[in-house]
This record gives sequence, structure tokens and C-alpha cells, in this order.
Amino acid sequence: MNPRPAILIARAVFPEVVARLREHFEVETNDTDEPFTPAQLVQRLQGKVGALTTGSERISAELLAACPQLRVVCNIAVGYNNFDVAALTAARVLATNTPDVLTETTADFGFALLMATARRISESEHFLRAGRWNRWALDMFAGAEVHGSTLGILGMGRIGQAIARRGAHGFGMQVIYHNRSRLDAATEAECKARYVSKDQLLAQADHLILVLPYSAGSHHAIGAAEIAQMKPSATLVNIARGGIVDDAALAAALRERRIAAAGLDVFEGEPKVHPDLLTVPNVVLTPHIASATMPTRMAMANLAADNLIGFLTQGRALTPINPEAL
Ligand code: 8YV
Repeated sequence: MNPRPAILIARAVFPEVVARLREHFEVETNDTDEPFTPAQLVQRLQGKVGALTTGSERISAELLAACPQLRVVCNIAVGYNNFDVAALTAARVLATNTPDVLTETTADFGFALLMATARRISESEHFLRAGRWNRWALDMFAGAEVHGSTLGILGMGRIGQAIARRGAHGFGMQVIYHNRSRLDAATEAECKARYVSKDQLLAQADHLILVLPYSAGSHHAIGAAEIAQMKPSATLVNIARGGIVDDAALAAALRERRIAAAGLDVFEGEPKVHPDLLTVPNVVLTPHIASATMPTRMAMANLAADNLIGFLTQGRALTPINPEAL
């Protein structure tokens, strides 16, 4: 009998998912959940044909060259900027991600962060916890209006569209968006979203939310020049990826009140956070949790496992990124 294929689960995942994978494969796990260094990852992948990864594991050309037996890498994330897709395709390694299962949960969080930012929820809670609330005042923590305001969305994929629906249908917002390609008319009508240029988006949005993928082309898509185009009363929310916003420029703009506030779930170089962001009051900071509900994280892990099992046992993955690799 042929030995069962060997796979690596690069970070701690739910025991049920590990058990499912053990039915098919020899499984090596990372029970400490400490992210591997690139060298450790290469070493752990020796002899493995498949891997379950997260955004913390970089799959580079060098790694692929050092792991020639690898055939499939399944990310537990919809974003896959941790993958060198061209190198994966050249090495004939299939890559998969986890779209759809996290769309609505992530859109909920985008809206939560927008609301917390506009209505100064974190800032006022810190004030209260510090024992500084000794009287009520008419303008105390007066924030920005959410309902009826103009919601700008940069990046109009599945999650952007789910945010647009919440804004337009739930909060009566005027929704404007900018994207590499314009949506078809039926989807625009359903989301009640109007396509504008990036300059118009920056100038008109009361609340700007970023939901675009990270790539060399979107690096610092929001920097000092773009922030200067925004309304001084505007809020900025990033639930996409660190590196899309120039965090140093944003911290300076927040400190000088060139925009009103920001809500950030992702950071350049996370889990490190730019020290200046930690000292400005008008920013809500969360540790990359936009998709973090138990049902959604379970669905993401199961979809990644389904991709691994489907590909290695039947040659078919559900959500491939680079089917051309085959
Ligand atoms: C993941 C995410 O939790 O799906 C994504 O792209 O950013 C999050 O949902 C994170 O990347 C861990 O892999």
C-alpha cells in the first residue's frame, strides 16, 4: 500500500478540521501556533505534498524551489498577497483561497468599524474607563452622521458590494465606489452604488472604506496626497490589508485633524503597529479580526481543508486561485 500523502498545517486550526484531514493524510501540525520563520517553514514542508496556510506564511519562489514535492497550498483567507502566484504557477503548485464564506461577516465588521469610528465609540469608552466622565455636555464626543451620509468604497468585490448594500439599504447612504473595473448595471442598481473616479471618491466621501486586495499596484493607495484630497470631516476605514494605507502619513493627518478619524483592522508590518497610531486618540484599532466569528472561521478552515482533500484525493479544488498551474 502506498503511504498516505503528507501535509503540513502551518498554524493551529480547529481540532475537528485536523481530524478530517487525518482521515486522508499524514498530518503535521503546529500546536504552539507560533508562526514559522521562512527557514522553519521550508524545513517543515520537506516531504509534504500539501499545506494549509494563513496570511502569516509567505509562499515565495525560494520556498517553492526548496520544496519541489509540494503540489497544493490552501490559504485560510480570501486575500492571498502572501502567495507569489506567478511562482506557484511556474512550479505547477495549485493555490486556493476562501472566498464567499467570509463575505457577510467581514462586511458586518467593516460597518461596525465605520460606526465605531464615526461615532467615537472607542475614544469615549477610553475617556469613561479613565474616570474622566464627571458631567454630561451637549457636544460631548459629537461625531459624524452615518445615516444619510456619503459612503465611499475603494475596491468593489464581494465584500465591497456587501458593505454597499448595508449602507444603501440599511442606512440610506449615498454609495459611491471606485474599482479597477466598473460593475455591471444590474449589480450597481442592486447595491445602489455609483461609479466615480478615485479623485471624486476621495473628495466626496464622508466615510471611505478600503476593501481592495493588496498588490504592488495598491501599495500606499492612500498616502499623504490622497488624505489631503479628503474632507476634513471624513473618516477612513481599512479592513483590506496593511500597506494599502501609509500608516505614518495617516497618523500625522489624524494628529493634525486633517481628517476626523480612522478605523483600522490591518497594519503595515502587523502584528506591529506604527507607534504614532497608538498615541493619537481619533483612531479605532483592532487586531485583524474582520472575519473573526466562530462560524465564519470554521467555514474558512473547512473550505481550505475541502480544497486540500478535493485536490489531493480527486484532483479537484473548490476555489482555486491559479487553475492554470495544472
Ligand atoms: C484572515 C483575511 O483571517 O481572509 C482574509 O484575507 O484577511 C482574514 O479573513 C487572515 O488573513 C488570516 O489568514
